[in-house]
Amino acid sequence: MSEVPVFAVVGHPNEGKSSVVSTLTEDDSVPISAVPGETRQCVTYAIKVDGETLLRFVDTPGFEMPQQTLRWMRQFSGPTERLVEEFILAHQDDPRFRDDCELLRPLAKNAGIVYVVDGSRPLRPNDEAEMEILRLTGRPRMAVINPKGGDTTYLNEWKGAFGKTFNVNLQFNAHRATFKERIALLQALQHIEQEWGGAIARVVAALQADWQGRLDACADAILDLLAKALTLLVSGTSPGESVLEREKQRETLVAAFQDKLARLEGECRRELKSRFQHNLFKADLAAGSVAGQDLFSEETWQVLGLTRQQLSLAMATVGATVGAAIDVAAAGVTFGVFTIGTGLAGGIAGWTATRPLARLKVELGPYSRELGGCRLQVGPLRNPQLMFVLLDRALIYFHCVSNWAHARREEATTTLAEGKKGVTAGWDRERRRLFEKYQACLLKGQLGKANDLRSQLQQLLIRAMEEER
Ligand SMILES: Nc1nc2c(ncn2[C@@H]2O[C@H](COP(=O)(O)OP(=O)(O)O)[C@@H](O)[C@H]2O)c(=O)[nH]1
Ligand SMILES: [Mg+2]
Repeated sequence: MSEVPVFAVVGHPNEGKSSVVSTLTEDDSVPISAVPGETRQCVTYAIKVDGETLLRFVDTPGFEMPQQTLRWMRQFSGPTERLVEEFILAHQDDPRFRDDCELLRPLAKNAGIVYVVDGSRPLRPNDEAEMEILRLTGRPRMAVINPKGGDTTYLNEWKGAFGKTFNVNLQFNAHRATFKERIALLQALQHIEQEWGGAIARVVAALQADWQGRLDACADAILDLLAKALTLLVSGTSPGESVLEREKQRETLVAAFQDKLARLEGECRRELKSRFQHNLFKADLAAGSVAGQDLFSEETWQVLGLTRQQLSLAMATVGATVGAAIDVAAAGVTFGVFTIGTGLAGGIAGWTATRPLARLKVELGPYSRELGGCRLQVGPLRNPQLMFVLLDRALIYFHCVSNWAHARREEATTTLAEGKKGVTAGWDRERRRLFEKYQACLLKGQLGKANDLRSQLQQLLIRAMEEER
């Protein structure tokens, strides 16, 4: 027996064998198909931690001729340990038994068995035959009920049928399973063969430690996002002083700011996604998804619990400073929530307070011209609400990607029920204060102080990540 335990994932075609392998090994390259019988070869996939293989699962074709296979096996009079090998020798040249020979091959090499059935359909005679074949092989085995589509009508019927053949069975939805459910499956595997118990217990411990490491890294990535996003600013000089020119410049700068912020968010999401070994996972642009919505769209604010009144208040802060009325509906959502300072006057000032530069020298190659213009600055984001929106969005993304089963190949949509607030709205004062302090330090350029807060903030974020949603 090899040191790394190997399990062949077997069953009827199209019941979710490849899905189980994909989710257990966090490998989204495992081919999954709605067309039965597409897997024709055994392919081995591994659970690895830090590059070290800890456990192997073999994805196999489905049974094709279970009744005939069983008939032959029942008539076999040799020793049990020769049964599988002799069956393969007797049938490997018969194309009708091609898949059956292929799926039994790992069992001849001492693999354990994970038998996958779709628990949303009733039992058929072929299932009885398959289970009996697996019993005759004498290999350690466990049954996994994958209720495709979540239907559990026939669950008890299946559990009853497993009784005589499998001493361990477990419900595992291959397209919905979370980390905890994956661990539960591996722990159940410990009990099917004493010899493997220690090795599998070590795998479970390594995966749990690895999971904690992922949470650490994700919290770090989110804090990095805040540090970059909350100090982000773009500035530029409008070529002239006319309202039209300034308006144009304002639009350009706001667009550039939004673009940079979106990039920072994208960077953070890519980091989170890679921590959970996802390559195909796509939630970024999902329609109706909060996490996918443009950060500056009105919906995001509403969904994350900021009422129009709060929005007006945020606006008022900016408005009061500049002593100008800003149209909440038009400017509030996209614009007024961050401060627009004049490069020259410094401090907080709104667009309307921007003073034209009396004379600005612009170098144009060999020419030098003096132009009138306005220096404009967008950012940094001073409103704590925006920081909490960023946090909510990052946490929503985290919860989605960390719980996304690798067998699931459709695009993710993370929608919050209407009126539901982001998680940070439910945080106590102390937690929110600490983040506000972090923001204040960043804004004042007190980076040492901001860094001193990080380990505390990281713990708070990890707690939020571990909370069930
Ligand atoms: N909704 C849902 N679909 C599933 C689940 N498991 C498998 N499927 C679908 O069933 C089909 C067959 O799955 P696959 O894993 O390739 O089965 P295999 O032929 O036994 O390897 C695919 O279209 C899968 O998307 C599940 O848990 N939930
Ligand atoms: Mg398959």
